[in-house]
Order: sequence, then structure tokens, then C-alpha cells
Amino acid sequence: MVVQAGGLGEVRFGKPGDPAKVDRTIEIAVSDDMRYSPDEVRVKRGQTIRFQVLNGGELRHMMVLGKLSELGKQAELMRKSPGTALHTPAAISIEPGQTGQLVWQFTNAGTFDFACLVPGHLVGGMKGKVIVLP
Ligand SMILES: [Cu+2]
Repeated sequence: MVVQAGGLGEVRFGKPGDPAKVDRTIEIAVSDDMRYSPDEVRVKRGQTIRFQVLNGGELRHMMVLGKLSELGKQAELMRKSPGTALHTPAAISIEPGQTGQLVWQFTNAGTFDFACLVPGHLVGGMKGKVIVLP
């Protein structure tokens, strides 16, 4: 089954950013205790953010932007069918010991979410918030 990017609502929370026009870099550490640190970030509408995500654990982790309800559905789908491809530009997968980069432009104000969709991780609490200020 193919899940289209629109299923994660990326039109509401922004679009892929231009790596040459990054306004701000935000470092986030992930670990096998199913936490992002920090797990809440604040940005301004229109800003292009480079998320630099360091996986200090021994498991693979992900950072997928979206709305929590949709991320939860996607996580459930991936748990049931582990081969399910995730078709959204708003996602990175980070191998243990690696740093992943996700450049994203937040075009609308609001509160959005991010989560790890590796099976069992979101239900284990692996999620965070992006607050986009007007
Ligand atoms: Cu994870």
C-alpha cells in the first residue's frame, strides 16, 4: 500500500525547504529511551529550518513531521505492514550513531507534531511539537 504525502498533511504545515536558504538550524538528539531532546521547538512562520537530528542510540529512529492523529495512523499502518513505504518529503530516518538532516519551511502558523514511526516508538512516547508563531 502506498501512502501519499498528502495523507500526512504537508500542505498545512509547510513544504521542503531550500538548503541554501536556511534561517536557523535546530539540533535534536534522539535516543533509545524514545525521546527527542528538545521535544518542543518554536519557529516563526515562513522560516526555513534545518533539523539536525543526532541518533545517539543503538536503534534506527525517524523524525516525521505532521499532525499527531495522522502520524498515529501512519505508525499503525507501518506496524501492521512493515514494508509500507512512507511517501512524504517531511521525514528522515536516522541510523544509529548518524546525524540526519531535514530542511523544512513552515508556511503556516499553528502547532504541529513530529514522531518516530519505527514500530513501537510512537506508542512508547517518541513524539514532539513544533509551534509555528505567526
Ligand atoms: Cu524511534
